[in-house]
Amino acid sequence: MWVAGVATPVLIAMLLLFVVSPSVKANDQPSAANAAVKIDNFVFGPQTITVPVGATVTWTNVDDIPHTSVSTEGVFKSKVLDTDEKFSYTFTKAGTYPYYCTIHPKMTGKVVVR
Ligand SMILES: [Cu+2]
Repeated sequence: MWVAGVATPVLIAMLLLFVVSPSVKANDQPSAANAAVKIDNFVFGPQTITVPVGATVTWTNVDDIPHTSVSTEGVFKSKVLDTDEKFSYTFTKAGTYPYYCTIHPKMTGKVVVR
């Protein structure tokens, strides 16, 4: 009885640690889930970006002419982005997502989601 009385709070504390720690870990790395692509001088940079599932990728047009970021397979589609405008998309499935600028189709890039 005495042993059980001491052991129970210890068990509860261990159980709590076990339950709490995974969520603490997940909250420790929010930056890993976000990524940025810069559009400058007719180039998406970086041209290929690799992100974890659930990541949000934000494209920012820092060029002085308008561009778009449009998925080749129709997964996402920005409006025409003027200078300093942004477009974000959250990738919920693993895969490779090629995209291009509809105004300048030779501008291409790729998002790899793992
Ligand atoms: Cu363009």
